[in-house]
Amino acid sequence: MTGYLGLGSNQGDRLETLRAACVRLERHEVTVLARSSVYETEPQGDVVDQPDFLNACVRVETDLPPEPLLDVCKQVERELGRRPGGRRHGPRPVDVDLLLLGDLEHRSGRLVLPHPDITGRRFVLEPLLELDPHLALPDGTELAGELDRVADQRVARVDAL
Ligand code: PH2
Ligand code: MG
Ligand code: MG
Repeated sequence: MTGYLGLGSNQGDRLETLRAACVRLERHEVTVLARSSVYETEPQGDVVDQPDFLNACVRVETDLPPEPLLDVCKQVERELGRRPGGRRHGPRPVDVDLLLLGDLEHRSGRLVLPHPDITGRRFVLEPLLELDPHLALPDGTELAGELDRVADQRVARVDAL
């Protein structure tokens, strides 16, 4: 199944960490089909007083079901130095979020699909739309139509992933 992952970092060598995350995913039954650009983005959420993030998204192919795929995301985060128990929305060396997996809608204590923050965050929308300008959520919501509402969030393309 095809899915989309969001990558973020605002501690350490941010760009190197995002690139390393792609390499690590491929060691865990996740093929990276396409990479967005890397964007420098202002912090969103509960903690705004922290360094800017680098964010990107990747399109992946995998046979893993959602919860095992989430386990891989968490494993890659650990491999790249993230320690459990950090502050919610706080600084992190790496964040690997499962955004979309085919047309699956999924809800458990640890995973909601599609990821609930996709439409409200420009640092997710811009790279997703770069990967597929016509991308839509399983309920038919076209992501391109959501960009206007997040136009005030600062996002600047900085590099290739
Ligand atoms: N991740 C968060 C909270 N806030 N802000 C930006 N710009 N980028 C992120 O990846 C991010 C965030 C929690 O995962
Ligand atoms: Mg996140
Ligand atoms: Mg996360």
